[in-house]
Order: sequence, then C-alpha cells, then structure tokens
Amino acid sequence: MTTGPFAPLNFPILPTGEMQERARTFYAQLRLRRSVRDFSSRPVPDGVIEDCLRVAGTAPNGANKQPWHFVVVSDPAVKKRIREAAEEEERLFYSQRASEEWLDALRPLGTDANKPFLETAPCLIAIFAQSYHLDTEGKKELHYYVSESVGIATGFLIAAIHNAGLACLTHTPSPMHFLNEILGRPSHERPFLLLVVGYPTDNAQVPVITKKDLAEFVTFV
Ligand code: IYR
Repeated sequence: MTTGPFAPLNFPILPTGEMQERARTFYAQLRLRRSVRDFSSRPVPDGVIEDCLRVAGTAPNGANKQPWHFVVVSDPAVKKRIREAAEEEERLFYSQRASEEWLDALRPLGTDANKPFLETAPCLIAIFAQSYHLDTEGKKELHYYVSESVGIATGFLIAAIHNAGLACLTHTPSPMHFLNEILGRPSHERPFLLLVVGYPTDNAQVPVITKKDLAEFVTFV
C-alpha cells in the first residue's frame, strides 16, 4: 500500500493548568448558545460568515473528501422563495405529517408553520451533503461517511458562528428538496439543513429548557 506524503504534526503541549482553564472557558462560552427564532434584519459584518465557513471546512471527514457544499443566501428575493417553499412543507408537517407525540415534543419550543425569520434574518446558509463528486474527466468519485462528515462540519460552523457573536437557528423543513431547485444544486447533493444566521431582536425570547447533567449522558468506564 502506498502512503503519504507525510509532514511533522507540530502539536503544542499546553501546561496542565492552561489546558484545564481553556476547556472550562470554552464550555462557559458554548453553553451560552441558544437556538434563536426572533431575528433582526441587521446585516452581518463583512467577512465573518466567510471565516466561520473556513472553520467548517477544517472539520474531520471521510477520506478527506470534504463532502459538503454551503450556499450563503442574502438576496431578499431568494430568501422569500425559500420561506414560501419551507412554509408550504411546514404547514403539511404541522397539520398532517407530524405524529401527536412529535407535536407534543415541540410544544415547549412554541414552533409553528410560520417562518418569518427566513426573510428577516440577513443570512441563510443552506448546507448540502454530496454523495460523490465528479472529477475533471466527469468520473464519479465516491464520498464516505457523508452524514457524519457534514454533521461534524455543521457543528463546527454553529460553534464558530456563536464564537463570533452571532445567533443562529438549525432549521430542518422536511422534505427540503426545494433547496436544490431554488439554489440550483445537483440531485446528488442532499439538503442537510438550513442555518439561519444574524442578530437576535432586542426583545428575542427563547424557551426555558435545561440540558442534561454530565452524569446523565456520559459513562466513564
Ligand atoms: N421542522 C419543523 C419542526 C421542528 C422539528 C424539530 I425535531 C425541532 O426541534 C424544531 C422544529 C419546524 O422548523 O418548525
């Protein structure tokens, strides 16, 4: 089996106290993230979304195929089309598709089929998962662990957006094939989710929820 090329890692070993401090500080910062649904139309400063997307692009992924594509939408006419298509799916979801159990689970979040934030927020990021890509000769090159890879990249992106001081919402209208059509993406790209990004309104409200304690979701063996 051929390997390489390889280069030295150059991994900085932090002093123990600094490591503990950084781990704690990162948690203290990330625990403040909330999914926001009340967005203002205030524009996002230049370059911030690009840098957050650069963070997403560093995510570990299957065979380094980087099986993702991100479409950043700020054009009001395109946002309007996305809102209309998403609300159509959501109306069916809330009135027919969702089970009573699912609707019960959503009640604490206060969500419904109306998605005004898809037009109000300055930026929507549509994330696509690619099952393969075509090389320069048009030959299919398969991608691996696509959902895992795109999920990790999306997590990096959400953390980067929060770190930058912006709010976001992971929005998953279902199904969301309409994103391929509106954004002109090929059929081998599966819409993964729609991230709504911007500033919250001054009086934004969020549901009162709690997160599990460590002992409830971690086992140390
Ligand atoms: N996609 C719908 C429903 C929805 C589903 C889940 I699971 C949520 O955590 C939140 C909402 C909507 O966006 O309203």
